[in-house]
Amino acid sequence: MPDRRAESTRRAPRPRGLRRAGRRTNLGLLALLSGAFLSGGLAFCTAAPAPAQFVTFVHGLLGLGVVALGPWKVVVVRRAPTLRLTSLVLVVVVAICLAAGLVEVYGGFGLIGGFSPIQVHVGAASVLLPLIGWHGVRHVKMRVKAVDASRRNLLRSAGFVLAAGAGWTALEGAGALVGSASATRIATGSHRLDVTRIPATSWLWDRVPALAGGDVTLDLAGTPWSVPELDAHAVPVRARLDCTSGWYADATWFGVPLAAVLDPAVLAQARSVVVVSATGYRRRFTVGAADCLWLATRLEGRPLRPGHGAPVRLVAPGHRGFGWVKWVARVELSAQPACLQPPFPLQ
Ligand code: HEM
Ligand code: HEM
Ligand SMILES: Nc1nc2c(c(=O)[nH]1)N[C@H]1C(S)=C(S)[C@@H](COP(=O)(O)O)O[C@H]1N2
Ligand SMILES: [Mo]
Repeated sequence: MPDRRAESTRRAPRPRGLRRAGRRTNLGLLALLSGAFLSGGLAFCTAAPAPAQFVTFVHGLLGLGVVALGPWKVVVVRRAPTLRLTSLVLVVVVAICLAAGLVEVYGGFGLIGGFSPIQVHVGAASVLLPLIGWHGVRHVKMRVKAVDASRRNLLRSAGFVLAAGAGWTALEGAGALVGSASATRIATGSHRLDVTRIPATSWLWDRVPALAGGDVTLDLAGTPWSVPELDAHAVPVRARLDCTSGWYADATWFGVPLAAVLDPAVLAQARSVVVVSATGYRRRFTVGAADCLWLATRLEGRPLRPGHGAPVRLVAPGHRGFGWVKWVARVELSAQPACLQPPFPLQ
């Protein structure tokens, strides 16, 4: 059997570095993509500036690392005996994912056909995951070898990290110079929106329920509370709503601290607080967080609008938007720890 690899290198001599393309290029891609999925997921959970800055920086670095390995991967692809359709789909989906990531960072928040760049980015990433799995399974002959951790190869990998870092710095610098949206994004990557312009946002496919405005009675750990009752106890709270779809808004909400409507003795017995929407959407918080969770009835002095959680929604500063449960129906005290919940809502 002819050695196709030798043949193709003979036909078209490549720059010295690119000739090494092969198994390690693929392993490198696997490592970068796994890291990108992990850091991307983490970026969606973090709200505090310092960890968010770190996670989004690492994520950008890994994403740009995929681009940096591009020339080597092209050599691998051109050398392959056959091209599979699924692998070509993979190329397209990676390109969409990368492009949407860059549009999100440098173009800012906007909706095209109802989707934000970050939704396209994460949508493409979700399609990418099974495709990469399939691609990997089709090429299982790949093995990690001891030589992969040799000093020379570690130095080569370090060189890649530096190249990706230089690329990241250059992009950030250029973005700041031309005054792109990247320069004013906050640590989580979100772009500022005026609170009057925030879109009514669902995590996945939750819909505005039919609620009878002020007639709703909430069940707060067994005690019924009417909306006017809650509203009468409301105090102003300045908070930042930071949605993972790529925007944030600072505003003054009016709400009752959860700790003020729950019996402290009963609260002390519980391990977590569950805030449940009329739609079934729910999020679990630590008991300690109850001081910093508000059941809000108004935004900037005006009653909430239906799309934004009327008559009562949770205001949860320090938590990403998906924690801000809308259309709150009840609050439950639970003996389960707060960490026992899916990292993201399921509806
Ligand atoms: C950016 C993500 C990736 C893209 C777009 C991509 C795309 C491709 C394409 C188009 C080929 C040509 C052969 C074919 O059509 O199947 C190929 C070959 C190959 N890929 Fe990937 N790939 C990616 C990541 C990976 C990863 C993570 C691995 C390792 C788990 C891998 C392992 C391989 C191997 C071993 C070959 C050589 C097949 C041969 O020569 O017979 N690839 N890749
Ligand atoms: C779990 C899925 C993913 C999530 C939740 C996610 C999330 C994010 C977020 C929040 C940003 C904005 C960060 C910022 O403003 O600096 C971003 C940017 C980016 N993402 Fe992802 N991502 C995911 C998967 C991926 C994958 C698989 C790749 C690589 C193919 C990737 C490549 C990028 C790139 C290149 C950027 C632009 C970074 C920059 O220039 O700073 N992401 N992503
Ligand atoms: N019941 C319910 N509450 C929810 C959601 C949802 O889908 N269902 N989406 C969350 C998400 S992802 C965000 S960003 C905020 C958006 O609030 P807004 O619609 O007022 O902008 O609500 C959160 N509360
Ligand atoms: Mo959100």
